[in-house]
Amino acid sequence: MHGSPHPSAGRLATPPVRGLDDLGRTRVMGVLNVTPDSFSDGGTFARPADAVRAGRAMLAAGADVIDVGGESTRPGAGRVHEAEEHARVVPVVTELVAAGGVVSVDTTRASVAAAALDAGAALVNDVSGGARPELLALVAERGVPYVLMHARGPSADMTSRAVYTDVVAEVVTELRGRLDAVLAAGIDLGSVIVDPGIGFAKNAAHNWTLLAHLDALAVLERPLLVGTSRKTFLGRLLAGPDGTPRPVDDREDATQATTALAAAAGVWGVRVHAVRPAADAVRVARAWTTGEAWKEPTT
Ligand code: PMM
Repeated sequence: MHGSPHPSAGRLATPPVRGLDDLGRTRVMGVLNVTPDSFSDGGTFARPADAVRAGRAMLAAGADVIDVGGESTRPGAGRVHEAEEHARVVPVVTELVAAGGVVSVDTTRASVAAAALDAGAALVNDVSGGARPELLALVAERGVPYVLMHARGPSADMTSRAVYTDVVAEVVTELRGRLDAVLAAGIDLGSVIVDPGIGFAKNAAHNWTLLAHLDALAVLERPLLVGTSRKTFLGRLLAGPDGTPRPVDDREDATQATTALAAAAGVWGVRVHAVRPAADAVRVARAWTTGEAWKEPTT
């Protein structure tokens, strides 16, 4: 079709998110983990000052959102103390908001989310899948955008929950159930972004099946966020002849492939460690799907 294609052309419709502008393309969310032990090293900083420096670089590279987390979600990871999570996250949020960034807070704790929102964070990214009523109540009260990610329980034992008969149908049904709980807690439907939770209680085959059927999540009628960046399933796909998975710091090219494909499929956002190549990939995907060389509107 010639003329003016819909800005979010692709397989998935992208309903607006209350409180966030429509950028006319997939958003790039930069991963900023202020943790000594996240599963991948890129995007992971032990000290808040290093995280702030990296976050500023992400903004300069074109990050639309920076997702600041203070607790590792790596399979098998234990919990950090609340005060420690707070101390990791809040100074980084404050500095990046002051630098003009849109910041999301990746936490399952209401107290950490509240402090991050007070410091200027604009979104809450909840990898618990809405399991914490206090967090839902806070998001409802503040009226901020909320990422509802599919998970089947804490990271510590999520591998044992990676059992599905039909992963696509089950993830859709479980997300729908969690969405109902989120709405019952008073969160506005227009504030919710859903995420299939790649790698959370899912093995490599489950992840690929979900990515092949992202359009099935369209029945939830909410924008999609997808996080594939440097995850283990990419390492397994690209394993060497002896079966050794590709190491985490050598999964970046594959991540750009998943980023371009997810953007071409019409997802609302991609969560990535390397912002600059992802920002290029989403622009390429936009031009590819619309057949239009498109210039970013200047503000
Ligand atoms: N993945 C991780 C952490 N937080 N949040 C959302 N919404 N979606 C994800 O896929 C996701 C997430 C784990 O990856 P990391 O250790 O690189 O942050």
